[in-house]
Parts: sequence; structure tokens; C-alpha cells
Amino acid sequence: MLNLILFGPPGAGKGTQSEKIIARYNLIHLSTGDLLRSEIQAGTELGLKAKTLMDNGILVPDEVVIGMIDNKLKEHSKAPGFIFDGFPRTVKQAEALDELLTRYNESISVMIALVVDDNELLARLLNRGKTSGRPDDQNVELISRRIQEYNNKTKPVADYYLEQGKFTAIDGIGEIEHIFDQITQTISKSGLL
Ligand code: B4P
Repeated sequence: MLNLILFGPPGAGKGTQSEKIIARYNLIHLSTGDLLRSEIQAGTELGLKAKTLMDNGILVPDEVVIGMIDNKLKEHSKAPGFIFDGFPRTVKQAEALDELLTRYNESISVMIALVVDDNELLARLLNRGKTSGRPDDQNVELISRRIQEYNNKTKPVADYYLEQGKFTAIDGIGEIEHIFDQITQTISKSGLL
């Protein structure tokens, strides 16, 4: 199984590249951002709680996202592999993911991090905000808070996988196709497929 984590700050292009990776490798896409937005749309209790946090650029509690991932792994137990997009976002989530995968005799194959500077992130998210309708893409202050959450709580997750020898960083600025080429080269070089 190829179990890939796509990592990076908000707006780094995780969602964008995930779509292309899925099309190429036939993996199941697990985006906690998308899963949470579906809960909001469905008006569930979980969605209502998550909405206030997400609209303010704050991470949702670990237990909530870990539970969602657990359900999805069960649902797709015969999948050829997974792409984790926007998860894990804290070290606690990373530890929980390792535990969950161990239950299926599986593990993370590789973490690919998209490296993008803060000015570019801000420009991309404000631009997406013009059409996405996402409250968290609407203003500089909110986007800065999301970047701050990333720096405080999510960045250390890279070290967790670095210590396991599973971390690779890629320049996330430039043509989408070129970035995708770098990702596919990383996957083939590592002998994962
Ligand atoms: P997410 O939905 O995960 O989204 P994201 O960080 O905003 O974006 P992504 O990196 O996927 O960017 P995209 O490709 O779309 O998170 C939203 C919120 O959900 C979080 O703030 C948090 O509250 C909550 N949440 C989610 N997961 C959680 C977890 N595990 N734990 C706790 N809370 C959680 O790209 C952005 C824009 O850039 C697009 O407009 C795209 O077109 C453009 N773009 C992409 N690549 C480009 C390139 N190479 N050049 C120019 N533009 C590019």
C-alpha cells in the first residue's frame, strides 16, 4: 500500500496536488478539511462545533479529526492506499494515525511537504476567497491566524516523520504541473510503486 501524507501550510497546494495524485495512483483521498466542511453542510452537531473554530482559523480538537479518520479507514479497508491531505496537523494526530494504521498492519510510506513562503500563501488564499465563499479565506487577519496555528501546532509534525526517515520537502512555488512532476519523482525514487 502507498500511504502518503501531503503536508504544508494553509494554501500550500495540498488539495490541488491531491487531486492529481489520486488520478495518477488511484488512492483514496482523506482530506480532514473536506470531511469537516461536509459535516458543516449536513448541519450535524460535529459540523456546528467545527464551524466556529474553522471560521476563526483555529484547529478543530484532535479527538474529532482522529475519529473521522478512523471511520474512513474502516470504510476503505481494502483500498490500494491513502493520501492524507491536511492530516495529521498535530503531533498527537500523527501518533494516533500510526496507531490506527498499525491495526491494519500498515504504516505511512512517505510525507511530502510543499514549501511556500507566507506572502505567497496570503496572496493565494485571498485570491481563492474571492470565489470559494470560505469564511477562513476572507481576510488577512484570519489567514495570518491560520499560518500562526500552522507554525505553532503543525510544523512539529514534520520532525516526527523526519525522525522516522519518511520526510521529503518540495518547492511548492511554480507551475502546478512542475510541482506534480517533483511529487511523482519522489514517489518513484523511493521505490514505493
Ligand atoms: P484545509 O481544508 O485542509 O485547507 P487549506 O489548508 O486551506 O488548503 P490547501 O493547502 O489544501 O490549499 P489548496 O490546494 O486549496 O483546512 C481548513 C481548516 O479546517 C483548518 O484551518 C482547520 O480549522 C480545519 N482542519 C482541517 N484539518 C484539520 C486537522 N487535521 N486538525 C484540526 N483542524 C483541521 O490551495 C490554495 C489555493 O492556492 C487555491 O486557490 C489553489 O488554486 C492555489 N494554488 C495551489 N497551487 C498553486 C500553485 N502552484 N501556484 C499558484 N496557486 C496555487
